[in-house]
Order: sequence, then structure tokens, then C-alpha cells
Amino acid sequence: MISLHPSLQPVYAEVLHRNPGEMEFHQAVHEVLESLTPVVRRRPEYVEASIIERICEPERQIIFRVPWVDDQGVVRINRGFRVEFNSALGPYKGGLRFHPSVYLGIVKFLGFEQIFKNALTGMPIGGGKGGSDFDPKGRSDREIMRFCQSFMTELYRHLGEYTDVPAGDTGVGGREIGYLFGQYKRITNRYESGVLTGKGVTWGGSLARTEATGYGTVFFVDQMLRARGSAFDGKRVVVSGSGNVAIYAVQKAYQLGGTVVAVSDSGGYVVEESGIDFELLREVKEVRRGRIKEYAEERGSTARYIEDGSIWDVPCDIALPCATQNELDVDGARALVGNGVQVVGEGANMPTTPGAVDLLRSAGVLFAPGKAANAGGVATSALEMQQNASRDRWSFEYTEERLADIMAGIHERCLTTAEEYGVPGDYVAGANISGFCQVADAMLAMGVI
Ligand code: NDP
Ligand code: 2IT
Repeated sequence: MISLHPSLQPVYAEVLHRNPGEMEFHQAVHEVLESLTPVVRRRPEYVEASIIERICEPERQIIFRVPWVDDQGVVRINRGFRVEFNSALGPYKGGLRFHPSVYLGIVKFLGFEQIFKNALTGMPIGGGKGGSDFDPKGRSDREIMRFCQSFMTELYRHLGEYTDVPAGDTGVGGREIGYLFGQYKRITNRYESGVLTGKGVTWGGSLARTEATGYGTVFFVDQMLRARGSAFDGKRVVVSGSGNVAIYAVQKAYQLGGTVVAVSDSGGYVVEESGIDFELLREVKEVRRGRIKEYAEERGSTARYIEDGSIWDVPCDIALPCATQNELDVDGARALVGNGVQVVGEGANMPTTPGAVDLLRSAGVLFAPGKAANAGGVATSALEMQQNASRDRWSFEYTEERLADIMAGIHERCLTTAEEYGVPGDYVAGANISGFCQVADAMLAMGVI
């Protein structure tokens, strides 16, 4: 771990003190503060105005009860969250996560990262995140609907196209956004398309939003390779997870000439030397909502399913962690380096532990932080908001082109900022500094609020 600049140490101590037990939030804050030493030296006005302290404290945190009735008639209680972190650049924007591991520390880490990610996209969106400890696994469609309706019955009063605009994240996809939007519309009596993104493409959703995060991650990694005279073409790729981000990272990796040899879920991973079959993967995971084990069973002898073990043991040139936070640890990083990995691109949020990031970077592996590499999803959400505001609808090709341009722009911005602040080639510092300064300048301009 890099030690913090003396003026940042009390800021971090205060974050620890005020947010006890929220380890993921501490980790996310520390990672950004580590990058800010050259900023503190060059921009003392940020310190004088306590910008960093203010950025670490959410503007608003909402916690609420979500009661619902399961298919057996049993009343269930979950906890709902929305952390409205920062609105200096636009309405709060960020996904909703439904997963049993969700608690305030997870929502805050995600909301905090979202501030800088959203700034990096260059779109007018602030940072927020929400979700619930509700576990959608094994729940019927009707249970999911009743849960979403109850969740929105409280959340709606905090939302609005100019206030707070949620979207999907782990456990929240098109189906859930549909139920959430329906309940919002019913309660408010407003067809306010721009209040949620990730909507169905026949009722206000943007084409290419479903694909955007995975595609964007691959576009970003391709940019990194191209900047070094290489390309995605011909590379062996390992993608962890098999949800929304992973599935479309797999598809775009193929389209750019790579071969994806392994994917996973929380039960295990599958290795297939001849290449994972994208269509079957999408069918099993997205359409049937099945397990990766079923994919392996259907593929027969070409695929191996491994229940206990680490996907990072599979040799590859490019590793794309697309499942969850802290899934790639020091042991995983060591295995990747031992097998000659060239690039690690974070499709998930904070999937690489700080120790693993250090190990990868000191071994000369190109490392793309999630804030930059997975920003394609939220950027395309902003494109959806743009289409909703103008009551327009763009083609898939046009939207994907915009996404590719945005990812190229973020890549350029990371490199230029890293160079400017004396840390050339450091994508982590480039992303953190660039996103931070944009938010900080807006906050300075708006006074102490
Ligand atoms: P999904 O719910 O669609 O898929 C999540 C995938 O990750 C599943 O394969 C799941 O396996 C696996 N997974 C989740 N939690 C764990 C865990 N604790 N251990 C092992 N595997 C796990 O989510 P998304 O694809 O949307 O999101 C994946 C990541 O990408 C998250 O970090 C999210 O925050 C981030 N992200 C998502 C964006 C989006 O637009 N959706 C945008 C930017 C980032 P299983 O089914 O077994 O649980
Ligand atoms: O982590 C993320 O950037 C997302 N889950 C997408 C958020 C969004 O508003 O599209």
C-alpha cells in the first residue's frame, strides 16, 4: 500500500472513524486518496476548501424497509439503500444491486467510485448507488415483481430525471428495471422515461445499453494494446463471471479476434480450449437464468467444469474480472503473472484487491481500473437519458460508435492526465486524478454546499 500524503491522512482517519466496519468503502477511498498526492501539491485550493473531505461524505444516505410476500404467503423483510453521493456534475446516477452481501459499506464503495467514473465519461451525471440485501436466486418472476414494487414504493420519492436516475447492477437487469419503472409510473402518474435507464428497447431503453459495459471494457483494453502497437486480435482471454458484463465482454472479445477460454459463476468455472460458445453461454445464463455448470454439461467433452479452484489459474494473455469486488487476490495475480498475462481489465467494480494490483503492476502487467474500463455501461445510460430527453431513438450501430468513441476518450484522458501529473502510463492515477479534478472544480465553483 502506498502511504498517503500528510494532508490526506486525517481525511482518511475521519473516513474510518465515521464509517466503522465498512471495509469496501475504506478500500475504495484509500485507493483514490493514494492517487491524489500530486494533486494536493499542485492544487492547494482543494485542500483549503476541504473538497476531499466533502467528496468522502455522501450528500444523502437513504435506508428503508422493504416488506414483501413470497409465493408461500410468508412476509419477508429486506433492507433497501440509496446513497446519493455527489451531484456536482449532474443528477445522481448509478445502478441498483440486489445481492445478499449488500450492506451500507458496499453501496457506499460503489457510489464513491461512481462519482469519478461518471466524471470520466464526460457526460453530465453525478454519482450514486443503491440496492438491497434481497437474494433474487431461486425466486419466481412474481416474487421478483412484488419485491421490486415494494422497493420502488419507498424509493420513488427520492428519484426523478433531474434528481436521481438508477439503473441495473448485479442482480438487477431488464426484468427488474421493467417492474421498477412500472411501479414508479403508477405511483407518480408520469411517464418519466429518464428516471431509470436500462429500460426495454421497445419502451424507451437504448439499443446497445445491455451490451455496453462488456463491450466498453473490451474497447478500453483494445485501446491500451493499440497504444503499444498490439491489439486484441489473436489473444487468449479469461473472463470471470457470466452475468451481464461478462457475457458481452465475451462477445466483443470474439468480434475483435480474441478467443475466450474460460468463464465462471459463483459455483465454479468452465475451461474450453477451443473457445467458449457465446450463443450457448447467453442462452444458458441470460435466457434460462441457469448455472455455468449447465453450460459445461451441454458442451460435453470439449468443456471442463471445475468447482473448487481459481479461474485465474487458466493461462491467458488478457484477464477480465467481470464478477464482483475483490475476486482477484494476490494468489490469483501471482498465477496470472506466472502464466504470462499481459493485460488485466476490470469489467467489475473493484474486483482486484490492492495487493493484487501492486503485484500485477510491479510485474509490468498493463492494468485498467474499473472506473475507466467499465464506464461504458453508465456512459450508455447517459446516452439513453439523452434519447429520452429528446424523444429520439438511435440505431444500434450509431450508439455503439458513440460508446467506442467515449471509451477511446476515457483512455486518452487517463494517459494525458497521468503524463501531466508525472506518473506516465499509470491508468489508476490517470483515472482517479482526472475524475476527481473535474468534480472538485465543479464543487469549488458552487461554493460550500
Ligand atoms: P450480474 O448479476 O449480471 O452477474 C454477476 C456475475 O458475477 C454472475 O456470474 C455471478 O455469479 C458472479 N458473482 C456475483 N457475485 C459473486 C461472488 N460474490 N462471487 C463469485 N461470483 C459472483 O451482474 P453484472 O454483470 O451486471 O455485474 C458484474 C460486475 O460488474 C459488478 O461488479 C458490477 O458492479 C459491475 N458493473 C456492472 C455494470 C452494468 O452495467 N451491469 C456497469 C459497470 C460495472 P452467480 O450467478 O453465481 O451469483
Ligand atoms: O457500476 C456501474 O457503472 C453500473 N452499474 C451502471 C450504472 C448506470 O447508471 O448505468
